[in-house]
Amino acid sequence: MVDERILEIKNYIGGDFIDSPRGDFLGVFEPATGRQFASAPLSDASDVDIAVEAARTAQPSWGALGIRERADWLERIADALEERHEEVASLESRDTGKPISLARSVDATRSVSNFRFFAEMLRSQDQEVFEMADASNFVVNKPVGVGALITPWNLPLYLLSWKIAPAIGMGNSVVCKPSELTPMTADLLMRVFDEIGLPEGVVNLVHGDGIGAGSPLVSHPGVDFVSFTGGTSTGGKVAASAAPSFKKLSLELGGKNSSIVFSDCDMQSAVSGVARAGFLNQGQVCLCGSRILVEGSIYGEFRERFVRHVEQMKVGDPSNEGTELGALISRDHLEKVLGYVELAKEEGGKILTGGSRCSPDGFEGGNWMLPTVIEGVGADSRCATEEIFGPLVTLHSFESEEEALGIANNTRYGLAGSVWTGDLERGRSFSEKMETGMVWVNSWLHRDLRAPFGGVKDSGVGREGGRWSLGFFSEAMNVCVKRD
Ligand code: TXE
Repeated sequence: MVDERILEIKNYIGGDFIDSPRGDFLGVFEPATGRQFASAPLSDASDVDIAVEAARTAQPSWGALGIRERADWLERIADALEERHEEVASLESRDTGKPISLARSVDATRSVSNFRFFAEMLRSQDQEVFEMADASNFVVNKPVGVGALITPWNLPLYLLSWKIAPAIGMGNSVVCKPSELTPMTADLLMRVFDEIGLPEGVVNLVHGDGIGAGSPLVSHPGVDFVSFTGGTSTGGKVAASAAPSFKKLSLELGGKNSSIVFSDCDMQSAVSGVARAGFLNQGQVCLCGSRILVEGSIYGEFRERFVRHVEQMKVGDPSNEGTELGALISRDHLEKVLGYVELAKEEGGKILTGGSRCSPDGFEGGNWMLPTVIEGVGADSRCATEEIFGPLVTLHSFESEEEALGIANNTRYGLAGSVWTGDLERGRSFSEKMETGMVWVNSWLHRDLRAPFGGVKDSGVGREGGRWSLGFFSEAMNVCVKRD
């Protein structure tokens, strides 16, 4: 079914909204209904060439601005986005299928904070000098040049703004390539840039898929750095094509994170906190806790309360204020996640709740699935170690800290995790032994933007966030001035 009002969005290059000359388009679909509601250019290497050229032309004068002038630009962007908070939230909810409450509280709010936070970070930068007896070493943080910013479909504007703000704040110009599944709020952001008069060519955007637009962008000789967030296998391709020209590279990839519940936890907050970690955004967040490890002595009680909590979660119309779970991003992704339900049965799993499609009234054409809790698969089974990226969690019990740590560390990923315990010292010391980039104790997704964000092993390379972003999006230079 094609909705009458098809929104046609365009590439944004050198300050102009333009179609791809070949006129190829890709359809944009509502995950909740399966209906097409927009179309975007299916760009290719020639569109990428024009965008990179525009970025190269703009970079010198943008990089020559004072850091405070660029901070002022980030502030203006934050103000303009804030004025459109509700429009951002409803468009993001429509494009991704996520509940409007989540699109408001996380996606729209964080996108504004990302620009405001980095404006403040830039203003607080002091001149770093290392003094010697007879010389001064001045640190100069110079722009890297032109960057490729490639983002996924789960948190479209949140992640795009997280990259654009520090990248242009440090004097670079960029070419963005949002996911072909969720291009809408990236287009809205370009319209904000255009309205406030951001100098042309500082931020450019090409729509399209990975092969047609993403890959030529990463390998383009005019691109100096790549900041990528997406799947681990794609991250490997991006790294391979960036390596020959030594492009600076930041990869934020997949995760298979553990939520570890000790017997001395506050049971109620652990049940609700672990459920939020497992099912936020329909489990489509790289930080989601999809493997739940519970100390044996409280396993039965936790399981019973957790399943009851999950069964009461409201699945349905994303535009409804009370909805807690919306639709999955695509039919293909829904089939992938349902495939893991079948695999879990083969791996000895027992479905405690969920495990099937559902179809809220009026949304029969969407990609819907019940939140699913499975026990009985081994901690080293495929279901318990591969990233599923959907509303499916597995329960496991453990008898000792050593056993819990062994299970938590036995995946190819190492992104995040959460630990629930009444003993904060134990929580911290246990967390430090986990092979991940981030752990929350008695919380989850409680974010200080100054903290390093990223993972180890197959979860990525590098960190973004706070000074780690400023460091990645700049080249540190040392000028040593010797005195007589
Ligand atoms: O990521 P992809 P998707 C994981 C999760 C999900 C899987 C795929 O497992 O199922 O990744 O999700 C562009 N060169 N995460 O499809 O395919 C692509 O067009 C350059 C975890 O979103 O990696 C899109 O813009 N670019 C992740 C972006 O890369 C290429 C969040 C991501 O696409 C490319 C989302 C190529 N060869 C998914 N191929 C997290 N860690 O947050 C594709 N792209």
